[in-house]
Parts: sequence; structure tokens; C-alpha cells
Amino acid sequence: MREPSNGDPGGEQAKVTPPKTWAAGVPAVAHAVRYSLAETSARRTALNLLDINQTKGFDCPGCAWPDPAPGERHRNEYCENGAKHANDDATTRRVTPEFFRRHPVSELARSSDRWLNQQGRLTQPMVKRPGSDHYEPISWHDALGLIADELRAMDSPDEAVFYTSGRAGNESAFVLQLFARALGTNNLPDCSNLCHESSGAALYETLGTGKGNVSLLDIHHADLVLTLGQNPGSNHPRMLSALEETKRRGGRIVAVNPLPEAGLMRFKNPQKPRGIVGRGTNIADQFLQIRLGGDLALFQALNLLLLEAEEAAPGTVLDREFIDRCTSGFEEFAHHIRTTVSWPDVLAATGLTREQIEELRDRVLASERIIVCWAMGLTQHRHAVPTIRELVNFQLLRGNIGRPGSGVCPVRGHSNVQGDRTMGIWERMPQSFLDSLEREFSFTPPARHGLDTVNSIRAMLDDRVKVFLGLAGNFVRATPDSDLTEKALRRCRLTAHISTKLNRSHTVCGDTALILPTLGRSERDSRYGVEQFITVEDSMSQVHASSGRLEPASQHLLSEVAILSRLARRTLADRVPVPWEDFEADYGTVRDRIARVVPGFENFNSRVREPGGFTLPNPVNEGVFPTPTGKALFTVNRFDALSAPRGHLLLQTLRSHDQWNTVPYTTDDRYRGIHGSRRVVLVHPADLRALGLEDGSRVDVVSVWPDGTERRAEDFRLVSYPTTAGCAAAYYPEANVLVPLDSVADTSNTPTYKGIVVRLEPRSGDRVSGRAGAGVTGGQSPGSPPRSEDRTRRP
Ligand SMILES: Nc1nc2c(c(=O)[nH]1)N[C@H]1C(S)=C(S)[C@@H](COP(=O)(O)OP(=O)(O)OC[C@H]3O[C@@H](n4cnc5c(=O)[nH]c(N)nc54)[C@H](O)[C@@H]3O)O[C@H]1N2
Ligand SMILES: Nc1nc2c(c(=O)[nH]1)N[C@H]1C(S)=C(S)[C@@H](COP(=O)(O)OP(=O)(O)OC[C@H]3O[C@@H](n4cnc5c(=O)[nH]c(N)nc54)[C@H](O)[C@@H]3O)O[C@H]1N2
Ligand code: SF4
Ligand SMILES: [Mo]
Repeated sequence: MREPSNGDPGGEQAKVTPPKTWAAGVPAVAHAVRYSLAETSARRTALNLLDINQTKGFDCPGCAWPDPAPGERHRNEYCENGAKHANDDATTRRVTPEFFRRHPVSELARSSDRWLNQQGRLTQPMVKRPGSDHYEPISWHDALGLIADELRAMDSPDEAVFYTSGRAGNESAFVLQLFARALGTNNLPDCSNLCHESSGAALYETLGTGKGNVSLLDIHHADLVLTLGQNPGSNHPRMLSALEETKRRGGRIVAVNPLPEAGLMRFKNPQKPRGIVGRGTNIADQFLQIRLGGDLALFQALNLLLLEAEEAAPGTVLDREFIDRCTSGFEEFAHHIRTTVSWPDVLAATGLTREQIEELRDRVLASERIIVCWAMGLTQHRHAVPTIRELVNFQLLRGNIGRPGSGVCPVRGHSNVQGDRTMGIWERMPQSFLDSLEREFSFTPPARHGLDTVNSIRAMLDDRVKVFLGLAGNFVRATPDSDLTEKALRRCRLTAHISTKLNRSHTVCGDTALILPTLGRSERDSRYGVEQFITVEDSMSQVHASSGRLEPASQHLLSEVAILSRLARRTLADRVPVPWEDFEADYGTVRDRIARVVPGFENFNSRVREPGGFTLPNPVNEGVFPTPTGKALFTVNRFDALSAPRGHLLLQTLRSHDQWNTVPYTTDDRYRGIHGSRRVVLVHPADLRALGLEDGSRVDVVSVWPDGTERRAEDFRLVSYPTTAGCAAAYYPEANVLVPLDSVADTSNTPTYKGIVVRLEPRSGDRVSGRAGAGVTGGQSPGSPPRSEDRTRRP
């Protein structure tokens, strides 16, 4: 595919400076304000910033990190990136019908993600009709009528998929799933399938609930916090304030990551005077620079060391009382670990030394209360689910589940991704939820599971799915195998997107394509003269209200709830007794229904009006494990690790500091010292030497897959970088073209965005020294043969 370059083919403009060793502080604030002012007016910027994360304001549209208790909030309770995301929404630029007259779809499809986003807010419903190369204006009535007609014309309701991205609020998510199920399908793929699905799968199986069980206070009071596979300095910046507090109280932090991310090293809190003038707080007391996919091996080794320590000093290491009372499967697990963990395998898989892992054991033994936090570095691997199950084993051994200051903390991405799932956005909601829906709405929801994101793409490719509706998000850029995914979406009869901003998915059209523009978080939402609010659930299960103050970007915008309620009414008429009109007029009526359908939401409307909202109970914290046996489950996980054949590297795809998922704001990645280009691939200097490649030269990145197919991302610039040897990195979404659709995590079906085998091919005519493509050990310890049980895609 001719990959839109986001500004810089070949990384020609790239300037590389040494990676930063600290995050946030004054430059962060300055960057946020500069970006905001470039997008919007000083007044809108100021109004907007004052409202972020305030009890009467709007929920930050950035990540799902929770807010402190209402009494403890700062007047400026946001980070640099939260401010950027909010003001990217509040931009004063507009995409008008005139814009679409000037730019045919074929031209927009050649534009970069960044340029499309920069055009501003969508203002009117638009349609691209079959055979046309232009979007043209259409009334809401006709737009929704077109979709309703297509949905009614399907041979089966399963020919439609409804994709949700985690910025959608609870109310619109609830209405969407209700509509889909009333229509007769569970085809509700979401961005969670690409994100924390592996966490949900592992936690659900072992603890009986798919969510984390810690609060901000727990983090503050932990003796030890492990953070694995996440880059909080860029992606959850206010988490650093929480970790700073942990440290202030004497707790310790261990960071596990192939990259020495700035935020993991040192933090200058912009909300505190010493954060502005001082050196800041050292964050990681121990940094383990692990190989990609090595975390399962790390936890297995750690668990072995704990079992051995218990044998040496019985009764001092494990929480036997907790294990006996609350768990099952300990003996099988312990036997498996004792008999299978092999140090040579562990060291090859992790790239760490035994001493480093023993140091971590000693930290664990010295800590009463331990929390494990993680994000995409754990979830987006083939063996993500076993890795997270093994992390749960680790926490169960010392009773670190359900006690204050301890627990598991999957750090969620999108601001309401957890809430959307709670509301029923899942292709496989439990039968109990479907039964509740049936009781409340007097229709029988379909019981057969629907399609997740990867399976939706497969179904489009073989014409089993013909209608795509997206509630927020950017489907073709978020998903793997970009060429194939685009082909899939183009096969649809109709594609429609409920969006705030233009993105590439709008340019990859079905026969008929619709853009349905909607309100952003920071905008006033008034229905028939009554101010509405929406609700969201953060990563720590706090549910609270969100309402914006800014004037809507255009008078033609409808809220997500209004669009979906109208569409449902047009499609289903009175096939089901659902008061869609009431839903649209008053979101409180949606919340009344949620209160009766979703456990934990009793008296939703009154409780959510309390400042700061309310926290959903987590049974685990009451000592209840809702698994089939009523106990937390120790699991047996087969050792697995990634490796690459000689001459190849493992590649992870990740976010820069200056992007929101599929949308790059600039071409800089300040903390990593990359400026002016995103078409870069970060490679360890030893790997460059072994491959005979030169820092700064241009390459094609080619991924290889066992079926013999290859995928190519053209014209990237090599950047010598202190990543783990054998483990390269490139930016998402530019590198998504390299991820095969079939390369997914076991059980969760999440694409393996963090573990792809690649080789680097010098661009012809470019400078290379020596023997290109020879000599790299694939990042295993030098000379070790490929592992026999390795199922990594070998060429
Ligand atoms: N500014 C900003 N904030 C965001 C987002 C954004 O795009 N921009 N996106 C939001 C969303 S949806 C999400 S899901 C989160 C994502 O938050 P992160 O998970 O922090 O995001 P990634 O950029 O994917 O970074 C993955 C991190 O894991 C490390 N890693 C990769 N593979 C491994 C591994 O095998 N083991 C270990 N131990 N580490 C590994 C990488 O080096 C990197 O530091 O952020 C949310 N917040
Ligand atoms: N290679 C690779 N791929 C990845 C990942 C990775 O780490 N590597 N990460 C994955 C992860 S964790 C995730 S979560 C997905 C993200 O995938 P998505 O959630 O699908 O993508 P986003 O980029 O967040 O979507 C941005 C679009 O959402 C729309 N939008 C923004 N705000 C609103 C709103 O308030 N309402 C509505 N209706 N629309 C709005 C705008 O039109 C904007 O263009 O990507 C996944 N893809
Ligand atoms: S940490 Fe996340 S939720 Fe908090 S202000 Fe920053 S982006 Fe927004
Ligand atoms: Mo995510």
C-alpha cells in the first residue's frame, strides 16, 4: 500500500537527540498550551482547560486514569497530553461541505492521518453515494433512513457489525448494544479487542472479574509497584503523580520495559513547586530492560524463586492462610513451576540476568503490599493471556489480591473503554446480562456470540458482513494488516462512522458511505432546552458525570445518543418496546434502564450526581471470587517466548508522545529524542552493527509470517536507540501494515502488535556498510538456537 506518510517519507527530516531521562515539568505545560493555541482560541483553550476533570466539568477525553477524590483535586487536574486531546477536540477549524467539494475521496485517501485530523471538526452529515468520488451533504433524516434501509434489507442481522471505540460515553454505548441486540446480533467489536482484551480474559478466568481491583489510595499505600509494558510519561501522565506519592510514603517502584522510557525514570510534577524547579522524583528503583514478550518467563522465574524461598524458610514467604481459604489449583501450579522453569530459557527469553531477577525477588520479600500495573506491552503478544495469568499467580502467592495497598491494575487506554464494556459492548456478554436485558425490554437477545474486531474483518473479506457502523474510532488505522483491512471495509455495502474528526476510515468507503458528525466531550449538549450530561467509568471503576461548556462545533451536530436512538427507531419501528424517543430527549431515562440492567448501578441517576460519582464494587475486594469454584484460580501456563531467526529482529509498534492512538498531532516524540519524523525504526546499535546497517540510513521493514507471506513498510529511517538488543520499535499506525491479521493472541484474539518478526532491507542506493542482513542473533542470547516450542512466524 502507498502508506500515507504523516509528513515525512523516509524519515528525511528526522532529527535525533538523546532520549530524555525525565518526564513532565514545565516544558510539558508549555507544549500543551502551544498546541492548544494553534488549534483554538485563547478563550476556548482557557475555558476548556479549567473544566477538565473537575466535578462539574468534563471527563478528560485522554486516557482512563482516575481522578483524585473531589476534595483533593487540583484546579488544573490534567496533564500535557490531556490538554492536547481536549483542545484537539475544541479546535476552531471546520470541515465543511465546501471542503468535500474541493477534495474527492480518492484524494483524501492519499492524505496522511495527521493532515486529515488537522482539517478540524466535522460539521454536517455527509454521504458518498455508489460510484461517486465525493462526499455530499445529506439531511439527518435521509442519512439515518439510508442506514435503516440497508439494515432492514440484510438477509440476517449478523450481516452488520457495530464497532465502538472507548471514547463513547456509557449512555451511547448502552443504546448501541441495545439496538444491535434488538436487531438480533451480538456483532459488537470494540477497541478493547485490540487493547486490554487479554487482561479481561486472564482476570475473568482467574479472579472471576475482568477488571482491576486497586484504587488510587492503594497505589499511594503500596510498598512495591511493578509497572510492566507501559509508558506512563506519555500515555497515562497523571499516573506519575500517583507513583510520586507512593515513593513519598516510602514505597518502591520497579519498571519492566524494553525501552528506558523517560517517565519511568524521573518525574517533575508540574503541580508542585519542587517539580518545576527541582530535579524531580526518581521513579524506578529498579529498571529491568526486558526482551519483547519476556514477561511470562520473568513471572515464572519469580514464582519459582518465591516457592524456593518458602521451602528454605517455611511459613515466611507465602500467604498459606489466603491460599488455603481463597484459592484453588496451588499444588498443580507449584509442581509445574518447580519442574519446568529452566534458567537458560528464562535468561534467553527475558534478556535479563539471574541476579537482576533475584534482586526483584528480594524487593518482593521486603514488601507487604504489592501492586502490579500493566498496559499494551503485556496484552499485545501471542502469549498475553498466559502472561497475565502468571502475574495473577504471583499476586496470589503472597495474598496480594483484595488487601489494601495491593492488587492487579490493568491501566486502561481510552477514557471510557472500561465503561463501554460494563454497558454491554462485547460480542460475548454473559447470559446473565442478556437475561437482564430480556426482562427489562421484553425481547430475547441473541445468545450466539458475535464477531470481535479481527473476526469482523475476516467476515467482511468473505462477504458475511455487509454493513459497518462505527461509534467513534478509526477502524482501518487501529486494526492490523492495513491493506487487507482496507480491502475488507471496501467490500461492505454500507459504511458509516459517528465521528468528531476526519480520519482515514472515512476515506475507505463501502458502496455507500456516511459521516455522522457528533458532539465532543467539551461541548454543551442540550436536548430540547435541557442540559444533558453523560457518564464514564475510569480504570479504577469510578463512575462519574461529564458535561462540556463550549458551544458545539456546528449547529448540525447531534449527540451520539440522539443519532443512535433515532437510527434504532427508524430501523426497528415498534418491533421492540424500547422508548427510543425518551432516550434521545433525556439521557436520564437511559440511566434509569442501565440501573435496572447492569449490576452495581442501582439508583444510578442520583448517585452519579454526587461530586466525584461512585465506585463500582469489585467482589474480589470483599473476598468473593465469582469463578465457577468460588475461589481464585492458580493456573498452569506453558512457557512461551518470542524469538526471531538469524538476520531478523522482533518489532513492537507503539505510540509517540505526541499522538492520540491513530492520530499523530506532530511528527515529534520529545521524550525519545525523535523530532520531525515518524517513519523511523529504533534499533539497538549492536544489531545495526551485526546487520551491517548504518544509523540514519533508509530501509524497508519487512515482516515475515509462517505461511510464507511478507508485508512491507517502505522507507523508514534507522535510529540507533538504547532498546533491548534484538528488539526494535516503530510507530503505530504507520507500522500496522506489518501485522498479519492472523497473528493474534491465544484466547483474546488481540493482534500481536508488540511482537512481529521483521527484517530490515536497505533501500537500494542508500548507504550501507558491510554485510546487510547477516549476523544478527535474532535477539536471543548470542548463539542460542531457536527454541523448539517457538511458534513465532518463521519465514
Ligand atoms: N498521549 C496518549 N495517551 C494515550 C494513548 C495515546 O495514543 N496517546 N492511547 C491510550 C490507549 S487506547 C492505550 S491502550 C494506552 C496505551 O498505553 P501504553 O501501553 O503505555 O502504550 P504503547 O505506546 O503501546 O506502549 C507500550 C509500552 O510497553 C513497552 N513494551 C512493549 N512490549 C513489551 C514487552 O513485551 N514487555 C514489556 N515489559 N514492555 C513492553 C513499550 O516499550 C512501551 O513502553 O494509552 C492511552 N493513553
Ligand atoms: N500497531 C498497533 N495498533 C494498535 C495499537 C498498538 O499499540 N499498535 N493499539 C490498539 C489500541 S490499544 C487501541 S485502543 C486502538 C484504538 O483504536 P480506535 O479507538 O479505533 O482509534 P482512535 O484513534 O482512538 O479514534 C480516533 C477517532 O475517534 C473519533 N472521536 C474522537 N472523539 C470522539 C467522540 O467523542 N465521539 C465520537 N463519536 N468520535 C470521536 C475521531 O473521529 C477520531 O478520528 O488501536 C489499536 N491499534
Ligand atoms: S492522565 Fe490521562 S485522564 Fe489524566 S489528564 Fe492526562 S490524559 Fe487526561
Ligand atoms: Mo487502547
